[in-house]
Amino acid sequence: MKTQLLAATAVALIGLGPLGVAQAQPAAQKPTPAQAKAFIDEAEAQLEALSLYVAKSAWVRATYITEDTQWLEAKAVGEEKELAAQLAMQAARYDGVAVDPVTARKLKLLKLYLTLPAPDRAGAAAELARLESRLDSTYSTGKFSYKGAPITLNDAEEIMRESRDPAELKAVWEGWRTVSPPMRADYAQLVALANEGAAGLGYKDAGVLWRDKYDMDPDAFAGEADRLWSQVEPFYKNLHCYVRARLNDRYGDAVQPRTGPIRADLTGNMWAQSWGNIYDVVAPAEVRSSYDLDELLVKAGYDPTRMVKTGEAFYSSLGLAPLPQTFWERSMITRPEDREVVCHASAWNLDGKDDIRIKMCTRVNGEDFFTVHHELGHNYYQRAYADQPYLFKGGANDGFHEAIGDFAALSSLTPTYLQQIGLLETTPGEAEDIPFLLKTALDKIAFLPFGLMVDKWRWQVFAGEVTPETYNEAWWALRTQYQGITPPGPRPADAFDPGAKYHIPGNTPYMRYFLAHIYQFQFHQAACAQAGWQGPLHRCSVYDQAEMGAKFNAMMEMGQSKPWPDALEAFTGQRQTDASAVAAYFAPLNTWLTQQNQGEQCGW
Ligand code: X8Z
Ligand code: ZN
Repeated sequence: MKTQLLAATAVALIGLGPLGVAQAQPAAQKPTPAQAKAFIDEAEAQLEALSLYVAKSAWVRATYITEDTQWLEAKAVGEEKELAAQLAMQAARYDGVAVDPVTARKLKLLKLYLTLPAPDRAGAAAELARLESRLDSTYSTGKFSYKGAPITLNDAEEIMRESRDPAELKAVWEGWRTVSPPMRADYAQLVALANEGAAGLGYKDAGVLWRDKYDMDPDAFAGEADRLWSQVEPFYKNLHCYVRARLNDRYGDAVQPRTGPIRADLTGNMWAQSWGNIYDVVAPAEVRSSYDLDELLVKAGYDPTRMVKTGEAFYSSLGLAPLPQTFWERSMITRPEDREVVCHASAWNLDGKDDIRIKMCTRVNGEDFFTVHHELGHNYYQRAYADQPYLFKGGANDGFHEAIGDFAALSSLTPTYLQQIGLLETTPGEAEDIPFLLKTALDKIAFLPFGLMVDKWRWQVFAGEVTPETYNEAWWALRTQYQGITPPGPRPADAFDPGAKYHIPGNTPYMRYFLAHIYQFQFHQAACAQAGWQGPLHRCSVYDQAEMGAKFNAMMEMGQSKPWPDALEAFTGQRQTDASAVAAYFAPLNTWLTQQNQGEQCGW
């Protein structure tokens, strides 16, 4: 095969002449820009050649977890890690060579190719790949006993969403966290291996490598995250204060005191990361919302496939081409009864062209109506940048990737749009703005400190500031500091609560979601301006705005070929991540919350 002409190790020893002919390199001589370009072209081709095999192995394991599919995935991923580690080490030879900007960017992306880089020594890549596959599978097949029968995370989430019985919530919340203690040793080993791999690439630890993915100095990125948090923190505290008071009204001092942190299991979500499911508990008494999306979907007879079709129709209205037939044939839209799968929702492009798919255990409710739009956003982005060279197939940064679908959902969850597609009979009047904004803030604003703290924890772990003995303590210190939440009771000595959140055993960086919760409002503000929208931002829906959609697609087509500020500028005209669009969107709610909180002792 053309792309595998050169064995990876051979690239280190020989250079390519002008006609691609191998030539001996004097050791001391600095490589030329042309040699650097030849190297990266070859490296890119080798990685691309391996990618379909890796993707198919990963897909099969994620949709059919057995010992055998874990073995197959680990084998494929191990090979990829080994190749990527060798190529990334070789790329260092071209440090300081005056290469063209495209080659320079590709060399950098090659170094950052793996989320968890393997050490360049025999057996290490295979070991790391095995740990990754096993951790993800342990999480995904996790069950615990409730009322005498084993239940899955899906079942447990349903109870967290629906139940208003504090004893039941506590039991289920604690029950799910019995799946993670066995993961701790694997996780510690994985951290050590990834750090060793990162050190081989010249990074202090793997956390620094993660922070190096944002076209700026890694320390500057940590500062950026803190700056953005400081922009939204007062609003979060206002929301926290209001929600805590309503929980106190509902459950009384013994369950939820009126001061101090909020009990995590009372928030309607297993991780207290978004609180929209308890809208009924915190809804303002004086202005009622006239609809509940969960009920509308059920009443209208929606099934999971129809939810995805509805999501597709939204994107089609922006002028994007329909999903390919293979999407419908190959996606996993509901949980299969007969086998273990990774239910945590994801979107895939297996061949880098148009083999796009989603994998979800979709249920008919508002939360999954949102998630369908989220996942499809990934797919439309993947397809938009499919013509980029392999190393440029990716989001402008990972926050962009997470923000595309959320941006679409900001429109597709408006009452205006729900009425347009026949889910609502009439569009509610202005009186319902506060209920709508409150429901949205329970999801979006409550999420922000969680989005921030998950990787603050991982950065500390990778840096060695937090050790396996202090994993749990450090997790809860950050949960309390940023989110102002507390567990429903003392945690057992062996608890490994970070492991009970998918992205820790799944090794998916999390700062992307924090960023996405800001970008999506920047996109929304810019899109609504392009559509000529004059009213309040939260009432804007960009459904049917194909001209705006074309400009949005042009940003998506850039993939990661340019630094992210270029992509942001292409669509919004701005080069900075900025939470002022968040403030503009929620302005009426923030004012209202401040009034509601009068007399309360806010903070914790
Ligand atoms: O993991 C996801 C998506 C897949 S990228 C379903 N999200 C985060 C989470 O569930 O924790 C979306 C919001 C945050
Ligand atoms: Zn996502």
